Amino acid sequence: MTQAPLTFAPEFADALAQGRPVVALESTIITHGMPWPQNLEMAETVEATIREGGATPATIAVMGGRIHVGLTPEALRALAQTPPADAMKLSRADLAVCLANGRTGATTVAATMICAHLAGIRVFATGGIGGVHRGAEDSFDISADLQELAQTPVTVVAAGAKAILDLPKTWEVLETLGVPVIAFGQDNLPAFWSRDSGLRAPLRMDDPAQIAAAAAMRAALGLKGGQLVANPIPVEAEIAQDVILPVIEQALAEAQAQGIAAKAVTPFLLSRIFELTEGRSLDSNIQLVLNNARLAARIAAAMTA
Ligand code: PSU
Repeated sequence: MTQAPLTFAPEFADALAQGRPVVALESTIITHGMPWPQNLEMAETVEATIREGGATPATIAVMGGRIHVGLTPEALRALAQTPPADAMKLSRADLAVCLANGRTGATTVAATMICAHLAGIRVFATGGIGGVHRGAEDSFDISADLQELAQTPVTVVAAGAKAILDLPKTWEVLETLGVPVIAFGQDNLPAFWSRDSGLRAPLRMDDPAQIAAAAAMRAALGLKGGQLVANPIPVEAEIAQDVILPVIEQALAEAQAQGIAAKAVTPFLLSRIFELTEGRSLDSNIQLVLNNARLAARIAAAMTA
């Protein structure tokens, strides 16, 4: 039995007890990844999309010394209105401190995987995972999301790693860590806002049931860790590489000039790219999250079938 301070929303507790499909959702994307009020609209629409897909959504966040698995509509709204400075951006390193101090915390991919696993959830949908930042050879900035995928048995559905990162290095690290990186429905890895990174995926699957079977097989083999499903953004929502890459370069140069470091890098880049694309990057980001939620619901259904 776990001693973890978990609070389950009634809808989630029922689904778990009845063995119905459940999809976990993170909260850093709400507090640090998107501006108000689009962040709330996104969070509500993602939950609705998962319900339409026949699964129960469980958005995860830390409040009042408890890990909340599934948020009430009021709690979701309050979280979306919390200024980034007032919510800790939680990863493996700071989850326990946040809980012990009774502070509000938004879970990244890494922390959401830990909490989902504690709650018995096997699938999690997000936008894009963190990874190896450009210039990591000097800064050593590598997201804890990668290590988490290597040790916690949750299948994460994302549109690849965020394209602000050094994608080839990110995939190399995942390979070293033994994390299965599975492109869904195409041979190449997606690049978050764009469908095709030009990099060939190590693995490809076309059927959610295969992805569910692979997760079960890892468990049967006693292999630690999860899987990353890299799901390309829908064609109509993508931003072509030649449009987004110069924008990313500009945002990166500004981040460097301003000395932005550590946990602040990703939120800074996402908000600058939002401004530079006049909101187009945010529209795409929301569409890719919805697309990942749809696939995650199908995988969750296959896992409980
Ligand atoms: N997906 C998005 N937007 C986000 C994130 C994911 O579409 O903001 C968040 C996730 O919580 C992920 C984090 O874990 O960005 C990565 O942050 P960092 O690069 O600092 O590890």
